[in-house]
Amino acid sequence: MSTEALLERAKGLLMRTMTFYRDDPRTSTWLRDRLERLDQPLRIAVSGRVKSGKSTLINALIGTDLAPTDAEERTQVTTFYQYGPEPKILVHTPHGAVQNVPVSTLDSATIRDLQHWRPDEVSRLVIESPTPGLQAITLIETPGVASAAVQETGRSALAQILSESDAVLYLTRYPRQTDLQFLQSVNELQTARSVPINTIVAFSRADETGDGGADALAAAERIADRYRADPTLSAFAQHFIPVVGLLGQASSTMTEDDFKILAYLARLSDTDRDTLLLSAERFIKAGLEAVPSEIRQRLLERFGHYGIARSLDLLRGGVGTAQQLQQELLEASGLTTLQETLHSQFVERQDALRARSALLAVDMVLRANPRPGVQQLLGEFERVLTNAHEWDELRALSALDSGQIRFARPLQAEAKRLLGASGHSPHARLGLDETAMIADVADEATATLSRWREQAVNPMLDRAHRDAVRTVLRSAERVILHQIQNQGNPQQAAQAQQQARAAQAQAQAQAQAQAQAQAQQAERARQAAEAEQARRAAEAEQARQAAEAEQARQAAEAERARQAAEAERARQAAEAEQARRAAEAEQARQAAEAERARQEQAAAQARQGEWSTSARSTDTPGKTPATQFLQQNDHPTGRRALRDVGTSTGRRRRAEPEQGESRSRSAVNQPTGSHAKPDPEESSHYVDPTPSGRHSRG
Ligand SMILES: Nc1nc2c(ncn2[C@@H]2O[C@H](COP(=O)(O)OP(=O)(O)OP(=O)(O)O)[C@@H](O)[C@H]2O)c(=O)[nH]1
Ligand SMILES: [Mg+2]
Repeated sequence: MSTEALLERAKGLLMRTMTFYRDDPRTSTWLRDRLERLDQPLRIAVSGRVKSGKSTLINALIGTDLAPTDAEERTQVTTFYQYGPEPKILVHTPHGAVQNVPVSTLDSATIRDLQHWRPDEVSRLVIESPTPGLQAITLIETPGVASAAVQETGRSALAQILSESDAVLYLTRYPRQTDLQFLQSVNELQTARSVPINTIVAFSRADETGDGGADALAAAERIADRYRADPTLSAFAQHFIPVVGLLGQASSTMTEDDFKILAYLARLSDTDRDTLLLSAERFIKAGLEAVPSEIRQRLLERFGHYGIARSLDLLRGGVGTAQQLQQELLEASGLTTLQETLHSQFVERQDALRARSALLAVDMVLRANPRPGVQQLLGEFERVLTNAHEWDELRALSALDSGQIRFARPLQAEAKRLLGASGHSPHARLGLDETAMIADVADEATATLSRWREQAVNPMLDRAHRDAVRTVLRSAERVILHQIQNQGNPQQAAQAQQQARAAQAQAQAQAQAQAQAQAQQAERARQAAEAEQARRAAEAEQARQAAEAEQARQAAEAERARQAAEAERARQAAEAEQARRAAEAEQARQAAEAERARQEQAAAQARQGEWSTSARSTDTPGKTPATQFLQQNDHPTGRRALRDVGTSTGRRRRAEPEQGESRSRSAVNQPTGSHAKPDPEESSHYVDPTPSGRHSRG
């Protein structure tokens, strides 16, 4: 049975159930609603704990800032984001009334206000938006799993929403007991036990893993690996994907202005950029006139620290356009991987998932409100549930993911691929490139089939493994069948060839574009190297000039010192000359003085000579001329003077030893008689105490 056939059977069963409940308007309405939904986009419940980043991730997935995001608890009311040609808000009350809130445009502030209502006043909000991202899927944000809203209304409301969803995207920053309980409760729904509901677990806010640095996403990936290998968790979910919703949202809604600001920041010097990225506070408050603080704050709120650091790294690594940066950031945020997984696991399987939802609705009504005659419906229900190959594939995949079934390494990966884990096209199931030719696909399918036929008769396998091998084998046969059907239909075969050629041309164009991009990147790198070389040369020139200037400065200083030394030498020479002249002058002065003294002495001698002559002529031996004069004049004064002379001579005699002995002795011992002839040498030292003596000397 193909998935379309499966969906048709489930649909038929649902319609037949409706006929049994025609008299029950409530059940009829509910069932009709389920029937209508089979033609609507796939419904994915986005669930998780409070503040796990559900609204942010919804915005990232649809590429619009529609869901209100906040640091405080906000999403109290289950909110549907679905496609509609015009913006529309429908408010559902718990009593079934639906009110249309007229809006011309949708903005998150209006939605935020409505989400603030209590769950007993508003049971759900339906936001319709002409957003292209909502054309294939409807996203349903549930209140936080352990939030006040869920505590208040009981878990049944949450279970109700989940039962209306075709798949679950569950967000957790790291799985805790509440998360496990939730995932378990999803699996305990009757139909889910037989057909596991498709659940993808996103490790949200992965940029905050560990120390929240550049390696945060890699660390989150390692944790995800551990969870993938954990049988408890993988029993409830098949895929674990780390994701930075905030960066996903920012990059999917990135503007040209954002790009310009990021490019400007990337061009800052290494030091300035590193300083800026040290902390959120530095990023906002650092002095950077070109990008005002408020703009930086807004950028940080939108991209987060991780997002900005990654953007700057990418821009410095050669990313040159806004589109390139957007692609790289979507990749770095994990959003690309998440979208690919959502696509391969949910969108490509949507018929099987819808069929499962239809069967679940039938199951719920039949069990909640059994009526006579519905037995045959139950029988039909069981047959659809157990015979569809799609369910077998889902079950086998789940068992492989949880580790309940484990084949040898290469077979393990091949089994998953054949069961549709990487996509449902024959190429994807066989692990071939989309451009592979039909003949190659056929060859590979045949080889694969024979490999698994060998496994089917492997006596070492237990029953569970043999069942899984049968399912894988059946999937491989369906690939071959698909090939034969295509070959049998020349038109389809030609179409397939044409598609392959188109795909090949596209791949060539892509390769060319890639080569061009690489060449551009190389050119950019060359230019950067050139610029770096020029910068270094300029730096070297600057250093050379500085060294020259320093040399000149030192030479000037040495010259100044030399001149100063010379001036000092000249000053000292002048001083010496001056001293020499002064000494000469002194010498001359002394010589002149000596000459004068000599002349005076000569004059004195001459006078002495005269005086001796006259003394000899009076012939008064033993008497000085003064004595003689006094005696001659018999003058009283003369007598007194004579006494005084005797006294003073006596005094002089006592005082003499303290002075020049020989000189005094010669003077004192000099006989005063006329026969004592004065020594001309001593005369200059001789002091005549008499007034006449003084006079005579004058
Ligand atoms: N760093 C970082 N912050 C995030 C990320 N995703 C969301 N946030 C922030 O986490 C806070 C809550 O985000 P929401 O998307 O409103 O979370 P929610 O799960 O919808 O919250 P409720 O609906 O109230 O339970 C906001 O401040 C977001 O900016 C992320 O990937 N990284
Ligand atoms: Mg929210």
